Amino acid sequence: MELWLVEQHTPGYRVNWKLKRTIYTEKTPYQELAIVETVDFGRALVLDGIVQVTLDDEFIYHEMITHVPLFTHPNPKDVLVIGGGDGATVREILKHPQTNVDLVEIDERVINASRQYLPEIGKALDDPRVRIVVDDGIKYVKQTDKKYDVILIDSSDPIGPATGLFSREFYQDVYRVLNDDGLMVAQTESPLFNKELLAGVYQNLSEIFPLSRVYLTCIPTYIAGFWTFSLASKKYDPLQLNPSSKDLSDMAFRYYTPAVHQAAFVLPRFVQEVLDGGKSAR
Ligand code: AG3
Repeated sequence: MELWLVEQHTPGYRVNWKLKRTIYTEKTPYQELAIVETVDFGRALVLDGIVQVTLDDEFIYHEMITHVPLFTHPNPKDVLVIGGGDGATVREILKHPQTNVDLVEIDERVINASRQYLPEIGKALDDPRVRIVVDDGIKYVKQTDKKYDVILIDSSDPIGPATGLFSREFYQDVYRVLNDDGLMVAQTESPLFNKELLAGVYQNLSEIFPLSRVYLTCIPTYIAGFWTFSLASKKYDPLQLNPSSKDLSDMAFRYYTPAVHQAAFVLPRFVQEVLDGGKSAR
């Protein structure tokens, strides 16, 4: 019998994944978790029926959420990841030798499942430079006294446990927890399917931080391919960096290059219009 995973995104749009098999399923205190073997993209982590990571294309998302901010900051040392319990963002951060990572993930079961079934990404979580905190990221940034150079918000979609990670109040707390020259990046979904969300986040970040910019990449396994990241910074401008001055040869990149970094900020007109719409809506 054929096995299919059906992702229902809107009443009129769904994505069907043909699976070889289901490897593991669990109902955690926060969500339905599954590890599956897809026919086309290798093993995948699925949360509440939505594919979060496939081993075959995860490098695009994780290199872009990580290296754009880490090369924008001239000397990032303390990095905070909110979400990201699968470990792939941590794996990328650790390629920068001077970094230490705090990972705040709400659902310990994601961490355990990734360690066990997706070691390609999960094993980074066992590195001695990583401190894992199982807690709600919203609560963490409200309470911690620690300050960070870079904060990465590697969340799932704005439904379920991640909803508050897209709110203005949360970004205000992120601002407080950043050093005076710190910066943050959040994954901000599809510019086609999540226009209002993206416009709202951009609006909020522009009001809280002196500098905010959206960048774009293409992730085959996320809906409609186009995917956005929103960067907000107290000091450094991601367009002012000179990444060619860094030696990238032993970082094993498959997507990131200095030219890709610059190019990602060039936005198609419809994406710029989504951002401008958010501004004029107030
Ligand atoms: N975080 C973003 C997943 C978004 C998937 N959404 C969708 N297909 N509608 C992934 C976390 C990986 N570290």
